Amino acid sequence: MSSALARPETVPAIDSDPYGEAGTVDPTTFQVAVRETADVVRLARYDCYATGRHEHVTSVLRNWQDFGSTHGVGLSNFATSKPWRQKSILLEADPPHHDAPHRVLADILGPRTQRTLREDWFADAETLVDRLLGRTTTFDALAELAMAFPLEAFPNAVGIAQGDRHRLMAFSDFLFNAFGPRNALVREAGPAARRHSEWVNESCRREALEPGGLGEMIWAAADRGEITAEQAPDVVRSLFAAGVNTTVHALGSLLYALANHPEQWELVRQDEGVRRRALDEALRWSTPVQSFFRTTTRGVTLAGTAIGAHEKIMVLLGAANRDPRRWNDPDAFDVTRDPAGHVGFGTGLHACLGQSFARLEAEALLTAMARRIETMEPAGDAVPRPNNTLRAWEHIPVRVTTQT
Ligand code: OVM
Repeated sequence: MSSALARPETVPAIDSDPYGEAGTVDPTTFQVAVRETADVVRLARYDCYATGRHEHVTSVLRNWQDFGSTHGVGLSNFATSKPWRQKSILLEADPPHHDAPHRVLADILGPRTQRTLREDWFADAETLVDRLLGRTTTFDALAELAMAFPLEAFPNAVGIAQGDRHRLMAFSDFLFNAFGPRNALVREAGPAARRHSEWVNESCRREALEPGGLGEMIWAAADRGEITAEQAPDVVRSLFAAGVNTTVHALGSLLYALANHPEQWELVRQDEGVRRRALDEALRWSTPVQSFFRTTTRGVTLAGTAIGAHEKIMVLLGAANRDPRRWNDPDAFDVTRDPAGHVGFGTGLHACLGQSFARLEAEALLTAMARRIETMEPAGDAVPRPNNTLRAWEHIPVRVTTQT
């Protein structure tokens, strides 16, 4: 080891708390503290490393060999503590175990499926917006648009039975809380989450899934021998875990940003190209999944800092997306910039497999909104929804003017 390397005791420690009441509502203070203190810092309260600079966030995420996911992508280290649920075979695995499920799901979520859904989703979004505006012009954009649309479109695509779908939000909300420590957010939701989790497991069985959906396609891949029959329900479960809540809060970020930047809404309204890019700029500007962790698989060097084996490192996606070393005017929400390179969907091997679904949902919704809505403005303060991992809104009150 070269003597130029920082040793763990010389890595700056910071005390700012991402999991306290303030941090779970607005992560900005924590983000800035991590990113502006050093390339790599230690979190004094949680006995782990953290990085928030774009360069190092991307290099960690692109190096699964050194920075593994097998021991969990939350704060707890599965080498020393038992996961609260059976591990995800995608999110919490690396090659070689990750290979087959990854290939199958990437294919099923690929362009072929996108093409079959596109028309339906544009029509669904139009119906939703028309019905809403027929009723009122002052509403909660989180409930009526950002949640209503994905909660209908995505379970339909997967083939999840009607009835208990509302449980998807609570289930996934808990999952994202559970990537953090056992604070009040986790303790209070725990008992209900176990029941939701049982419902999810039941719903991933072949018999429980409607024909013609993504769920059935996953089971068909097992019939072809591309994954095993034991793996099939686990792959389906990843859609339940990652497919709804994430897009709800991505669309929430987008609508919040647009309601608070009228000139940006005008650009979105006028230009189809802008509509396709707006979600990515919203994910950069207000990143729903704030952080994931990796665990070092061996002794590694990150930005000149020596880190031992089996250490947890918090990777701050939200901080990297506002890193002034990477972005001009990073705190400006600007739909005309090129947001490529943002890490709101992660990057590397574990980059979001559903990202084109998220983009399609946003494009469908914005297109439907642009047809009818002229102006949009806040109709009161937006109410944040605290979460250990998500930057999320509970309510986004807006007032719109419409054309008929
Ligand atoms: C999963 C999964 C994948 C991505 C995100 C996520 C809860 C879960 O495979 O279970 O968040």
